[in-house]
Amino acid sequence: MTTVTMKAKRGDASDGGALGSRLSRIDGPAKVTGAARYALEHRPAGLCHAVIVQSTIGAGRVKAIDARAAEAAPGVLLVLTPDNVLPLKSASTWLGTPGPEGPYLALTHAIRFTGQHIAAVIAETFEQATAAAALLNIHYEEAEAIATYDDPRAGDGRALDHLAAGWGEAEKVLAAAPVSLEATYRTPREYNVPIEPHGLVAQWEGETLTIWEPSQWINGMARTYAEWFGIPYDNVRLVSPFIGGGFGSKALALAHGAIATIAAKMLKRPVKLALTRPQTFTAYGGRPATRQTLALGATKEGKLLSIIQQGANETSVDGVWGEPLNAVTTIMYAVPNLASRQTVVPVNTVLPSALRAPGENPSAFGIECAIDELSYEVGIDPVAIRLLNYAEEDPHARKPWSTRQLRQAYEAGAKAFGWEKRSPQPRAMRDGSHLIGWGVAAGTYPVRRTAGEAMVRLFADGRAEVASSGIDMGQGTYTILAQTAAEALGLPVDQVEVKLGDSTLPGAPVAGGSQLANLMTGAVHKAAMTARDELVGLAISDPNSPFRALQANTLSVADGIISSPLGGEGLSIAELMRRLGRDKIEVLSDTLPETANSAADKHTTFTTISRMRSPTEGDYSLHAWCVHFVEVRVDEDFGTVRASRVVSALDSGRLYNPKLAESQWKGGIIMGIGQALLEEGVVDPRYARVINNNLGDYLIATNADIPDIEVISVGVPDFHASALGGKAVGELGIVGVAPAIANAVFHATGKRIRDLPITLEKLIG
Ligand code: MCN
Ligand code: MOS
Repeated sequence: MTTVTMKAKRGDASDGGALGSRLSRIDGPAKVTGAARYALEHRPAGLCHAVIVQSTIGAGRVKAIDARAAEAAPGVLLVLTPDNVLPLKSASTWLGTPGPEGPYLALTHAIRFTGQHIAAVIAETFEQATAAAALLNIHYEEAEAIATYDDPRAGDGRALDHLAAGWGEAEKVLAAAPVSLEATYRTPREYNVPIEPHGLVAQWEGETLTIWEPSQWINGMARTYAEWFGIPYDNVRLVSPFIGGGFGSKALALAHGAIATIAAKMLKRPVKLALTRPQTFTAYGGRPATRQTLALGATKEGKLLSIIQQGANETSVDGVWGEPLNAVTTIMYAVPNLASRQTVVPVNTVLPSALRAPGENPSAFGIECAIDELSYEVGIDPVAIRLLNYAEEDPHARKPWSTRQLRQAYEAGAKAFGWEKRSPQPRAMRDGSHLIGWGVAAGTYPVRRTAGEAMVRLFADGRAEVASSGIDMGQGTYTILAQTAAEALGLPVDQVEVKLGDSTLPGAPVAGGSQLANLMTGAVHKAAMTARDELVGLAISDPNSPFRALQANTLSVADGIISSPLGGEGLSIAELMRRLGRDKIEVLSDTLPETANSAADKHTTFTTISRMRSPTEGDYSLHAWCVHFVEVRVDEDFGTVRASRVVSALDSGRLYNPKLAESQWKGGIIMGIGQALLEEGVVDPRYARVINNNLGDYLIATNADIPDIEVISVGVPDFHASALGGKAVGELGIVGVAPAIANAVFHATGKRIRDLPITLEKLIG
């Protein structure tokens, strides 16, 4: 099995394709022509098909499963139930801490939520497996389920001390503040719904396991599979060169992955398992429902004196997912007194998890609506009140920002939007039957840092290759790594091939937390510069080189040609390699600290998140920033809300590829519009079940919902944040969009909606 390679076509890079240029995605042609093969398109010989059966009750036990009819159905090879499923070893958590005690059971008798996997049918064909799955006779012992945290039986939950923060005397100062307001903001359950649903193809050959599975974290998932089966890490090969979106949902090995690999082992045949769209809603948890009460105290002039926040989010009954609701609250404004606490409330749901900007996203909804409310309370423009309370340093970590171009973002965004033409009063702007509202909100996303590793090879024909197990789910990794290597090696970008997404390649940490671009460009740049130095070293020392006896620092490499500024003919890299008799120069390098370079350190760095450095580790506080200006049109007759214009100004430091960064930002803004106006997992309290578990009923933004979006980059290179000066991009754009829309809706209608999504019954009711 060969590894997929992506390369720019000649002519793609009219501007040379160097880092910072607007090269189009080099994986684009393979995707639009269908040449890119996704995980579930692999058909190893002897492939059979697994279909999952999920619980229809929210709590209780599987008393018995009568599988006789299913087993007797045509084509059926195996029916897996809690009674016969192979127990796996407990795998360590993503933090690298020991997992739960006892074996890991991919199917259990105990039922903790509706839609939990309780059986699987494996058959020769998908249709046979589907038909037989319907023949399972399942007997339950039902217990009472708690559907949501609004059920009084759910209680107040338990405090998460690590999410508490505070300084000063928040309560006392709030009580004495000349102006104060308090409100509760809520976001519903939201789902990742990538276009490519979850699934995998698993194949055993003796004690080695090959898995084709869409993955945001090749090394981390391979580690989990290896630990589950008690086999060496190197016995697992996880392959994921293309991913049809993940948005946080494809970073971990999940129960359905265990089921498919168990079935493949038991049957000694490759097994394919594709979840149906409804099954994806409970095979993995999306963003939990959140609520937060915010109290703001301020002077009459609008200067913040105190913030008190009490947040809560739903979690499952068997695990803790804390959605950090103060992630933005604690750093956005200069506030002398703050107290923030959070609880998690267990309910009968699948364990929630990461969805684009977990924490920052709902956090911004709270604080950015609250500051807007304060602006009306004290009669100040919403942009002005934000500048009045501008944080010159990180008020929480009490460290200087590395860079914070947020003031520039307000200025550039306001100017491009035409903010000065805004009438301050709500309901003051109108176009026929449309009330028009203009709203603003800010957002931020931290710069997280983990080390990476990369292989760079320079071949005798002048081509180069970059290899890493880091992934590209659409964000642009292939492209920016080709650009990075091209720039460092002095090659045209169409001479660089990139291989990604295979656990046999050099290691990379999770493509989560918007860290991959910064860390991988750093690793590739380091490897490529070493390769270039080696080439130049040979050029000046080899007796067969025309450059022998020149100084290394006098040679330059550009466009694949090595030349000396002292004059004389340049020589192509290929020709030099030929004269040197070299078939390649190969450099494997990593960005781990020099002191920590053992194989065990690498394994820990790439397969757990324990080595990820926080944004405030070190002398500076590292964050990306943004401001969104949004216009909405509210139809008074129909109560409909549409976002009609968006201008956003964003600071992600240096952009490795502005075209792709803009596309990432816009993608986030589009998701933010969906979140504000459409997205909501509706829970049926009787069955503790999300009832709109399909793309017909779980509404996400489509083209018709999206206006022109203008994005403006205000970043400057930030070398505290990363080796090449970039900050986070992938999750930044979504943060702050929903509050900007809620604020615009208030400006249009005079009605404050604090509960997403903003639907017409809330506007009218
Ligand atoms: N970039 C840039 N300049 C920078 C930083 C990034 O030009 N200084 C561009 C590059 O094209 C890079 C991309 O932005 O490939 C994203 O970089 P980064 O912010 O480092 O994010 P990651 O590569 O770590 O990607 C993960 C991030 C996350 S966490 C989610 S969630 C998310 C997202 O990216 N899910 C996505 N963007 C997505 N985009 C697509 N198409 N599909 C998803 O599932
Ligand atoms: Mo992104 S939600 O950190 O994968």
